[in-house]
Amino acid sequence: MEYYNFLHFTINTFTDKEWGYGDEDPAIFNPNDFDADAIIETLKASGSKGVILTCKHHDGFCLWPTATTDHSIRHSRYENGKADIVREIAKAADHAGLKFGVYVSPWDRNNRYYGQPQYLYIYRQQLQELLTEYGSIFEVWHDGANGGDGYYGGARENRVIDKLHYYDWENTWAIERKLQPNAVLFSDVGPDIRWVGNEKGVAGETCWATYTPRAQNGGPASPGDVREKESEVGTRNGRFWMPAECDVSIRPGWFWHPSENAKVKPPRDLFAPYCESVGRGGSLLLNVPPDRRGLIYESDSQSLREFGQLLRSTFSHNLAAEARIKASNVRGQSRTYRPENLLDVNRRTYWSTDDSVTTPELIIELPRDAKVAFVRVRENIELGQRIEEFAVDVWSGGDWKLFGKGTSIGSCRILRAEVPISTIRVRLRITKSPVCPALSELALFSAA
Ligand code: FUL
Ligand code: CA
Repeated sequence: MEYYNFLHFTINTFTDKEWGYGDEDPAIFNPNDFDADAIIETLKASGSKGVILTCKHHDGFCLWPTATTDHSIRHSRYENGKADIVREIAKAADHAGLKFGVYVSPWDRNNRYYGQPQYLYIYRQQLQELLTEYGSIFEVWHDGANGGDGYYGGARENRVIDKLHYYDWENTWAIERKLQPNAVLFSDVGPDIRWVGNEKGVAGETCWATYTPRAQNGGPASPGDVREKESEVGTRNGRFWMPAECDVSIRPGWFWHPSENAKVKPPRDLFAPYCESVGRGGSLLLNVPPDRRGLIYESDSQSLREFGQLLRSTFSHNLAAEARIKASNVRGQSRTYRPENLLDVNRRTYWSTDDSVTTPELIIELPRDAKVAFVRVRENIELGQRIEEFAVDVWSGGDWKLFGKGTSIGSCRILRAEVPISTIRVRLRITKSPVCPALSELALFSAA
């Protein structure tokens, strides 16, 4: 999916808080100009492929008319409690061709049963509603923030849960799997994709899709208890295929605050994390918080649109598309593995070498001199993540000059030059790989 969005929107939008305590009056949720189509249109203009809505954040307020609690949109002033924000966003996304996903906080600071077995039943009911009544769901997002102080039906106390056992994750995930077999399940420990370990939208410079999560104490990990530094890098030859998802907000906070209206990240500050998330084999989950009107605030909207333009103008013209390409080795000298497969915009066709050749090179001759600013490579991840080190050189002044080096590749790796280099010839060297490479794309781009 590469790039998609988060929408953090709830009671907090109206209380100016990041974490609601759970004692808020549901009546105050009242986004008078809420327009799901307008929100989705802006996200789409930024190049997004999907959207994940905070259907319930830690404060427990449900944006849909759930049967599990009164702490929901049914008791808000918005449209006299008749509205369903989840449905409107899901519909608008579907209309615009964006996928829809749900964030459902496991922690619930409103619910009186939180911490007891009864709450797990309620949480699963909520998941059941969201995963059966809103069409196809592409991702279910499980937050690692779990337990602490809250309102808890008036108890106003601190409730600490056993992160490893309380949610009985294996069985909770099994329910989700059954209801939405195509949904990707997210948490600090997957099971399908993992949190990258920071909220900066940036993967490790080396980032393996394989990962063996470990708890802080080295024991079994769970959502909220993982070694974050290890999540950034993953685990070479780890136990699970669990690529990284890199979340970050367009603003300092996850929710909309008037005081942050002047702190919206400009397009270049979205483009940099894009290159360090998508460009390191992860995906970018960019949060955009709707404001109190129920719209995307003007500065956020402008930045998103310009970010979309920047992505399109940078990555739509592949300088190598009409190049000649020659490899030092082709597997069995077969057309099936020829290097031209790197230029056909098809992730399943690939260049490979004989088993004994693990450090091959290839040279691309461009039709004319071009300024290269970005080099993008992709492995055919159906065959795993093979390459451990590679380098790219450009021909300049009668000699090869190093353009850049990388380690892990995976589904996508982007190398970026500080200063674009004018050249007619580019060389890729695979310098370390345990087996023959299976590379599906090599693309070159100028700066926008
Ligand atoms: C965190 C939460 O505590 C934040 O409020 C936000 O939802 C972020 C995406 O995840 O763990
Ligand atoms: Ca290909």
